[in-house]
Amino acid sequence: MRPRSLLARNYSPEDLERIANAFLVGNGRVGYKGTREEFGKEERATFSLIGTYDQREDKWREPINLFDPLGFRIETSLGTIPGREPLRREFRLDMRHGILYRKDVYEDVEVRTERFCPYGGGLHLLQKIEVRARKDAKVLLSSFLTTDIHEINGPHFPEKSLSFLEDGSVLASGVTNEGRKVEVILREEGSHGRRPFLEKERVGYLYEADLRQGERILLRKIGEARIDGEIEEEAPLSYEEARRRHFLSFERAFEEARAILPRDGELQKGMDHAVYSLLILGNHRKATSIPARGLSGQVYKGAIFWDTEMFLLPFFLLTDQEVARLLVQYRINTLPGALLKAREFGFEGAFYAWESQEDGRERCSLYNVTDPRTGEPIRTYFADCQIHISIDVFHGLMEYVRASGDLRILEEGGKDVLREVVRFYRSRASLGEDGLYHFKGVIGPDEYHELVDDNAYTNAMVRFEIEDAVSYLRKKGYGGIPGEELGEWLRFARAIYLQKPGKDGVIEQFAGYLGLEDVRYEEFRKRIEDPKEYLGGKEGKATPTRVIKQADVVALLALHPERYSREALRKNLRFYEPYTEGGSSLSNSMYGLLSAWCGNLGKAVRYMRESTLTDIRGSKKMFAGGIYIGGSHPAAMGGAYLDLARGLLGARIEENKVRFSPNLPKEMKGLRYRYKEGGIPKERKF
Ligand code: IFM
Repeated sequence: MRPRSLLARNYSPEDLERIANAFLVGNGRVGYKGTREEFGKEERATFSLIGTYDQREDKWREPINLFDPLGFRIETSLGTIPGREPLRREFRLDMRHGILYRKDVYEDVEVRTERFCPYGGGLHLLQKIEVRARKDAKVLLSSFLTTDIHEINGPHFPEKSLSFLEDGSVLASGVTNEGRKVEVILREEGSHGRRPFLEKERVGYLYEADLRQGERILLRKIGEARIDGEIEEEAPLSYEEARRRHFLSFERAFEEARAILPRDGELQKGMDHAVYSLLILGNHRKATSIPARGLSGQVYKGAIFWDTEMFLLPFFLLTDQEVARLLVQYRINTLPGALLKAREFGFEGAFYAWESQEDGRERCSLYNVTDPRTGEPIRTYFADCQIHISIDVFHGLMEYVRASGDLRILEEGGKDVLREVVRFYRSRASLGEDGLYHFKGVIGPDEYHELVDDNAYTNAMVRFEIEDAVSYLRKKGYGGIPGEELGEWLRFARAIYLQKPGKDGVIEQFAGYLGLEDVRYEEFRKRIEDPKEYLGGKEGKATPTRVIKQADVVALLALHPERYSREALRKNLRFYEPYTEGGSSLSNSMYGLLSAWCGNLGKAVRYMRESTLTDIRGSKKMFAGGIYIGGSHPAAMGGAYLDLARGLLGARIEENKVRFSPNLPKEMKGLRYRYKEGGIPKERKF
C-alpha cells in the first residue's frame, strides 16, 4: 500500500517540465500546472480551462488559458524570490486529497504553499501561502493576478484590463479574438496589513512585515473565473471551509476508485497517480469531454480525440457514471460538427473530427506537423483519413449504454449518433470485385502509414461494433431504431472485408504491409538523425518499413479478443511488438491488455507499469516533427487502469452489474479493487 503522495525533493531544472505535468491539480473544468508560484509565461505556468477556445488570425484554434491568480514575489534583505536559490525545495502532491504542497527553505525564510481546485466544483483555484521567518527578517510579499500569460497560438486577448473591485478583490478581464468575455477575480485574506498595487499586467497587494524568528505571513487566495459573465458556481466564501469540503470529497472519490496492490510500491504509486490523474479530469458540470493533454494546457489544440472513448471512458464507467454520461453527451452534442465534416469530405452521415473542440468541427490541420530542420509544414492525412474515429465514438456510446443500461440516452440523441455513424461508413466504403466492402485510403491507429487500404483495425472495428450493437439492441427489444434498419446495418457490417490471420497467424495491418522493409525498431532507430524528426507520412523514414508508431492490430485484438483464437492473439502480439516504436503514450496499455489476454502476465504488468509511470517519469516525446506536444498523458493513465480492471481482473460491467474473471499474476494476489455498481461503492479482494 502506502504511496498516495508523490514527492519531488531538491529537483533540478531539467525536472521542472515533468513536475509541471505530473503534479497538476484540477477538477475537470479548470486546472493548474505543478509549477512554482514565481514562474510565469516563460516557464509555461498555466491556469487552464476546458471547453472555451479561441483563434487568432490564421493560427491554430486552441483553448484559452486563464489569467493567472497565483503570482507572487518575496523580498527580504537577502534578496528576491524569484532570483534566489533555496537550500531545500520540495513539491508534494497529495493524491488522496487532490492538493499540491510546496515547501522551499531559504536561509532566512521558509515558504510553504498549497493549492487545489475544488472537486466537483466550478472554475475555482484556491491557494494558501505561508512565509515563515527562520531568523528575524523584514519580509515584503507581493501577491498578484496577472494578464501576462503563456499562450501557444495567442495572444488570445487583444483587449484586457486590470482593476480593483469595491470589496477589495482584484479583477482581470479580457475579450478574446472570438469575442468571449473572460474574467478572473481574485479575493484574498492576509494576516497582515496590505497596500494595493497596479502595474502593467499585474494587480494585487503588498504585505509587509517585520517578522521575528518563527513568525509568519499567511495568505489565503480564492481565484474564480467567469466566461461571458456566467457564474458556473458561486465562489466559496471561506478558504478553510472550501478546503475541508474538497479534502473530504476528493478523499472519498480517490479511496472509492483506487486499487490496493500488495507488495509493489512502484506500481502502487503509478496506479495511484493514474487514478488521481483521471479523477482531476472528471467533470461533473458540462459536456465538454477531456482533451488529449487533459488540463496541462493548449497542446494538441485542447482537442478531444479517440483517447476519450477508448482509453478514458472505462475508468469512469466503473467509478463515476455521471462523468461517463457527460463524456457521451459531448459526442451527441457535437453530432452537427460530424455531419458537416462528412459533407465537406463528400460523404454522408457522421464523420467525427479527428481533433474535436466544443462544436465538433474538425480542427486538425491538414499540415499537422512540421519538419524540425526546415520548419516547413508537412501534409498529414489525420483529418481526412483517420476514419476509425467515428466507430470509436460509436463504441464509446454503446459501452456506456451496455454498462449503465441507460437506454434513455439513445432517445436523447444517442440513436442519431449510431445511425449517422453507420451511414457514414456505408458512404465511405467501396464495394470490391469480391462483393465485399473495403475502406480505402485510410490511416489506422499507427499514424505513420498514411492512405492505406483495408486497415485491419478500422475494418474489423466497424464490423464488430455494428454487429455487437445490433445484437444488444435486439436483445433489449429497443424500438427506437426499427428492426428493419438494424437488419440493414447488420447486412452491411457482415459484408465488410476482414483480414484473416495468415498461415503464420499474422493479421496484416493493411493491404501491402507485409511487403514493406522488414526492419525492427531497435535496428531502425539508428537511422534517426534528429530526435524531433517526424517518422511518418510521405517522406518519413518509417513509411517504407514495417516500423509502426503504436499498437494497431494489437489494439484491435486487445479490444475484441473474443473474436480471435488465443493462438492468433499470441502470434500477433509476438509479431508486432518488435516493429512498434511506442512513440505514442497510447501504445503500452494496448500491449498490456493483449498480453493479459494471452496469459503473458509478466508482460502485461510490465506494460501496465510503463503506462502508469508515463507522467511520473516524463519520458514521452516532446515533439512531433517541430511541433511541441509535451504535457500530461490522460490516455496512458486510463489505459493503465484498463489493463488492470479489464485485463488482469477481467472486469465487465453490464447494466450496472460488474463481473470478474481474474487473471492475476501470483505476486498480485491479495489485491483489493474498488469500483462502483449502480453508484454504490464496492470492494473486491482477489
Ligand atoms: O489520439 C492520439 C493518437 O492516437 C496518437 N497521437 C496523439 C493522439 C492524442 O493523444
